[in-house]
Amino acid sequence: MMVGRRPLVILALAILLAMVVPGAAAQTTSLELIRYSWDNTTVAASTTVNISWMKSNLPVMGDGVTHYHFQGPTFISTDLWNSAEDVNLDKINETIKGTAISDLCELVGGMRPGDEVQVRAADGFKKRLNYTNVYAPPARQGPPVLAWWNARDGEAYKDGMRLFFLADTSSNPRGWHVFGNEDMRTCLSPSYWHYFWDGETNYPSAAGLSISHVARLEIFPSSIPIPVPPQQVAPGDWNRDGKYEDVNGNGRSDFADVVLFFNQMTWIAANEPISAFDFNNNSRIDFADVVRLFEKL
Ligand SMILES: [Ca+2]
Ligand SMILES: [Ca+2]
Ligand SMILES: [Ca+2]
Ligand SMILES: [Ca+2]
Repeated sequence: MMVGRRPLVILALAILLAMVVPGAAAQTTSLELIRYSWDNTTVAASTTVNISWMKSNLPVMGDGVTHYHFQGPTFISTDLWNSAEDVNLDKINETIKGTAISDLCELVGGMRPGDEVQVRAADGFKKRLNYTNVYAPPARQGPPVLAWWNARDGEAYKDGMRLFFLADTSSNPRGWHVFGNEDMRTCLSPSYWHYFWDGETNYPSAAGLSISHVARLEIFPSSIPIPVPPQQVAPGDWNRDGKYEDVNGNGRSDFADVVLFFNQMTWIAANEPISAFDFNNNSRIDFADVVRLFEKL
């Protein structure tokens, strides 16, 4: 009995192993979009789109002719950032077409200043981008795009969907569209920089940002309040307890904060981190919060 079962056990094990051993990653053709709530856990909005939908419903980025490059590590310890942008420029070099990440984010409500979007590959590898780098990128960075087409293979692009920055030519001596290491240092905050570690030196590598086989975009809202219209200044938390009593951001608690809060309750509930204005801690924005704010004056 035991002898007879052994081949079956081996077969089952072989099937299991075949499932977990990574092969050549297949291109991704559909994209999951998620925007989380202020707690960065609860899903506020989500949808799934595929490439043919993106192609017919959103602007196509890339003219099918221009080459876009990402610079790899210089492997020169005295020239890590290579502001001359003339070393290892072909680490990634593709002519692509794709869809802007900002257009995709808009499908689930978009990003606001301070928010981050996480670009996640099918295998779980991920990187984040800040609002500014997605919605208002400097020209030397260019708009971030998910490429689903390249000149060699068309839509059979095996690295697709892949993150590209459609960088301009302003920071390249040869007039190439390169997102270089110095561009990364100039355009992104340090926490977003990518490095390649060779065992001795941490080499900056812009190419490391170009995630392939992207399967999901996730928007993580900032937990810091934004200005309450019509104000231009962000609300303040003068005693640093996480509650933003200075709703109009004029630097002090005043009756105008109570009036603005009362007038904009619906907007605040929809656009601000709830915990920042939930003065009675019942997990929602309500009239009791207005009363509590008034009592604090
Ligand atoms: Ca450049
Ligand atoms: Ca406070
Ligand atoms: Ca105030
Ligand atoms: Ca409340």
